[in-house]
Amino acid sequence: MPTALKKQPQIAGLRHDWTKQEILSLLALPFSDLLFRAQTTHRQHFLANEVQVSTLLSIKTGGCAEDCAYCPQSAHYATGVKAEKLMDTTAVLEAARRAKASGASRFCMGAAWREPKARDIPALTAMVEGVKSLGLETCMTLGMLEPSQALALKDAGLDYYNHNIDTSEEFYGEIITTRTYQDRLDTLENVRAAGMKVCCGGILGMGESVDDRAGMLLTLANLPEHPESVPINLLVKVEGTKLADRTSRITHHDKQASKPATFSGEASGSSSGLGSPEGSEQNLDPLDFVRTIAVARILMPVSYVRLSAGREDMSDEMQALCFLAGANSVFYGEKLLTTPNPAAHEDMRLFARLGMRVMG
Ligand code: SAM
Ligand code: DTB
Ligand code: SF4
Repeated sequence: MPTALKKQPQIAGLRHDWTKQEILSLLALPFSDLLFRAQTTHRQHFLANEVQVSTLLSIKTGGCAEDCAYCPQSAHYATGVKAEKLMDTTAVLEAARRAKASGASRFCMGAAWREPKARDIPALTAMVEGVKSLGLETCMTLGMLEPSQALALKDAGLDYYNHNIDTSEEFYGEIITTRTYQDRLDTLENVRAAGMKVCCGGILGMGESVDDRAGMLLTLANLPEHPESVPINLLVKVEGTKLADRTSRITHHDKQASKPATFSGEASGSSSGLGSPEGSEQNLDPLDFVRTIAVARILMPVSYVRLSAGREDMSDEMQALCFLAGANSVFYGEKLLTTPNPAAHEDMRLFARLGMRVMG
């Protein structure tokens, strides 16, 4: 079975009419049944032992006007991240060359903006053209896009646009107040209309309930076309952000029916409501992270599901379970945007231990 994606409408059996209840039922399956189903789905569309790798570069760091509760780059929080100007194209291309030399196939350029300004577009299109000419796939994440901006980037050769919905519509307002869920969906529509591929996912461990995780997956899976790439991030807790300390939890969701969950590597009981012991620590059970990956794989069978931020806090065994659950992409290289990621040689060692091959 080829790993290259055909145009989605030609693939029989892709559904866009999932219900919340169906997704909750999948999330609640016995773990082995869920992983078996996800792995079976994965093998129908992908070579099971291949992983796609993308390298990130922050082309414009810090000082962002948005108040995303998780983000070290928001100007609303004192996190020690210095606000910088948009990088020079030459420096971006040098980083892209290094990424290619170390084995990345896609180069993702991220900017801490609410949206790009008209004056930034010429520099951004020059970066896209330059990176593309190195033989890399191109991806950008720049915040909200107007239709004309999306078209300009597409014309320059931008392959993917990353724009995450982050969580469920219901929980969104607890995490971000400076824009709406609909703003996110509008940009995704503009990106699609311009003919680019969509990279869209979210973050787990922000205090969301299982219902919120199901809601996020529901939105993704019921988009008119599934995002070609679905990044599932584990919250990287950065000091100074609103979500740095799990004791400063968002309270409104703190009720029995939909308990919040933040990540802890400790072996505490699951807080997910998925068979967790009553009154257990309200930490995100790593196995519930794996479950979410598995359900993303089942709902969006031909999408690349990316095990994204947070791998520094994951054991090799947890990452192996994520691959078994259908994850087939990672961010590769020692830095995400501002926070650390496993070094390339560590990932290569992990892939070798698992008999996995990096996609060319
Ligand atoms: N400003 C643009 C935007 O928000 O779309 C692009 C950059 S933004 C940093 C890209 C994504 O990174 C966010 O949507 C979020 O999902 C993820 N992210 C940011 N901070 C994170 C953190 N501390 N832990 C996990 N994911 C994070
Ligand atoms: C995504 O879903 N995760 C990446 C990428 N898309 C742009 C970003 C993760 C950022 C983690 C925090 C940081 O390094 O600043
Ligand atoms: Fe800005 Fe993006 Fe960070 Fe939100 S996630 S504060 S929009 S850089």
